[in-house]
Amino acid sequence: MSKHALITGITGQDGAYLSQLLLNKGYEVHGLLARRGSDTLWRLRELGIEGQVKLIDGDLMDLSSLIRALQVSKADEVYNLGAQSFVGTSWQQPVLTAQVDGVGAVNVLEAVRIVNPQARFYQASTSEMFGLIQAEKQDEKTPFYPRSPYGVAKLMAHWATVNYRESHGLHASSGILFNHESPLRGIEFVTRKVSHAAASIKLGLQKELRLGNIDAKRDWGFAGDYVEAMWLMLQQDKADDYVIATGTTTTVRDMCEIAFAHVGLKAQDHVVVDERYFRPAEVDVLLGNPAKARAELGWEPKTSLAQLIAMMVEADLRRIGAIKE
Ligand code: NAP
Ligand code: G4F
Repeated sequence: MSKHALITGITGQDGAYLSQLLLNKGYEVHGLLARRGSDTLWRLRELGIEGQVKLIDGDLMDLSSLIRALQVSKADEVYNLGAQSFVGTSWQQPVLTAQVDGVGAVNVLEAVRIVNPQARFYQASTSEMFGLIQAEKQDEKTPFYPRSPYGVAKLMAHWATVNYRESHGLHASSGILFNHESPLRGIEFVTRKVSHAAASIKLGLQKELRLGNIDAKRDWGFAGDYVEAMWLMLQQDKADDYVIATGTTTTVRDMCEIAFAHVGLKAQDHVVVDERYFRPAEVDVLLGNPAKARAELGWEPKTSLAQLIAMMVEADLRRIGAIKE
């Protein structure tokens, strides 16, 4: 008998890669579809799995729709990936971010507790919770200090996950994932903004790239590698929390150089720093220590930053080239 999974945020970057991984493992994959925009299925289509997942209408802010999704999917594993995930927007929409990212996670936990407390639960926690970092390398024991409404909302969801594990005995795990990117990344995030601009400039469609704080440092990995860690967490006998990261950190400035060099250009000739993209409070540097995940899950990142950025620039060259023809 195949296992059943329910994924909130199935139309997002991670939802698409996780669906692909679970389908390859023989799961019946169900996804919560919030129907909030046009063509939200493009990522599933790009991976060629649009017709293989079963979509259930629902929203993280609507507990009754989550209860129904749990009942319809008969899920053994629930992955809560749905979120307002763009940090910049969280200052413009702090209440929505708190409701979707914070209360939304509690709604999913409640649905699991009510419908099937035996189901295993994964919460998409984030390195944004470390914010103003309290240790040079962040691990599961590093104190949190969120710097954005997004980080604050995610911290609520993280502690709710721990609390449901401790008070209701749910198999509820929290993956504290550092930034992970891919050709399916939303265009508002910096790596994709850069890969798209490098490709556009190379193809003569754009001249400059306007960015904010290019001195910020991030620990960037490949989303395809990171969804494997999510699955591994739910295969453990005991639920727990894990940091998932590469253990190296790079400035936005250097990441730009990698992307532009891939198309034979120099980033410094095209990047313009624009204060409009600065944030009210910045997370200057993130650097994760994935030692626990390596030891207990046997998880390792497989893709280097250079390979990741090359993959993203190539995908954007292909997409933009196809539109141009
Ligand atoms: P993403 O591409 O922005 O996807 C977010 C998903 O959430 C989309 O499917 C979106 O649906 C859905 N969603 C938004 N509001 C919803 C609502 N009210 N009800 C139901 N679904 C809703 O994000 P991602 O990069 O895949 O990240 C997945 C999760 O991991 C997120 O929770 C994110 O905060 C967290 N995370 C990401 C990273 C990273 O570097 N990528 C790192 C740490 C943690 P639409 O398609 O309709 O917009
Ligand atoms: O790509 P970003 O927008 O990602 P950020 O803020 O680190 O958040 C992402 O990673 C988190 C994990 O740590 C996730 F939880 C979250 O959901 C999301 O996936 O920005 C990265 C850095 C920031 O320091 C930002 O200030 O790049 C800097 N940056 C500089 N110029 C820019 C820009 N970011 C964006 N988006 N756009 C710019 O023009």
